Amino acid sequence: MSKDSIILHWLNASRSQRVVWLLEELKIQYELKFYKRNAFHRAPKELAAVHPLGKSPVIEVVKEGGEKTVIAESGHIFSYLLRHYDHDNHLSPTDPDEKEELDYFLHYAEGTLEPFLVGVHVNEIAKKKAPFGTKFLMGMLVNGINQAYYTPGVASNMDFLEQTMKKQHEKGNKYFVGNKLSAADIILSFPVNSNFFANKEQADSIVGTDISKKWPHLKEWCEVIDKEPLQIQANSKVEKWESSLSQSVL
Ligand SMILES: N[C@@H](CCC(=O)N[C@@H](CS)C(=O)NCC(=O)O)C(=O)O
Repeated sequence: MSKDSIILHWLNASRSQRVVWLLEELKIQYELKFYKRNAFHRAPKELAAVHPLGKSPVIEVVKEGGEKTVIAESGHIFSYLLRHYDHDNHLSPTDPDEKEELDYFLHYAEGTLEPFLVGVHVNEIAKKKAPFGTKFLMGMLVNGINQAYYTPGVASNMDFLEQTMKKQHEKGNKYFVGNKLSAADIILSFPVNSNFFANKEQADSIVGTDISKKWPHLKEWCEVIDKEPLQIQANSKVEKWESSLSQSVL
């Protein structure tokens, strides 16, 4: 086991949870620093002291000699941790084509898929927060934007992932890359599972259909990763830590 240790700056209800799962899989020593979203669902200003953009996840890598490196951006955090700590290729394939696929998904999750989901999410907030008397107009406006841009974007990405997973299932594989769990499944767990399939009612209404019937291979994959032991462990560790902290710390 490496002597380095990692500090993960974790924000509630955020993408940072999948980094906890990654750290558990890689068996790296880590410490969590908790940050709680404010009333506007934004990160508290303390996160900006770690990295100027004030977003989560962000990690600090503390080397054996004490020097620290700050790494931000999920895909970068994933590739850094894999490069430095996945010595036995537990989460990264050895086959060159599969390595490229993994690399693709590490970029794709935040670079292409997530912006569509964030757009839909922001529009949902806009509808809820519209001042009294403007809700109807706001609803028309954001539904129009969703129909023209975000919903087709979400749907074409889910179609793409469904086809990828269908091909994997036809080969007898349960995961996105090769025949075992990889970091691709972990990075995709947030947009595909936590954001979309785990919010089925909202997702059904956004795309106007039953998402489990439209994308059955993705649904099956969500069921597989929901049972991953170290994801379950990561979630329950965070729940315990959260409940043991006082509100003023969190
Ligand atoms: N592309 C970045 C996105 C980071 C990001 O937007 N994080 C959200 C949490 S899911 C955040 O910090 N939001 C709080 C805010 O913007 O104030 C990544 O993957 O790390």
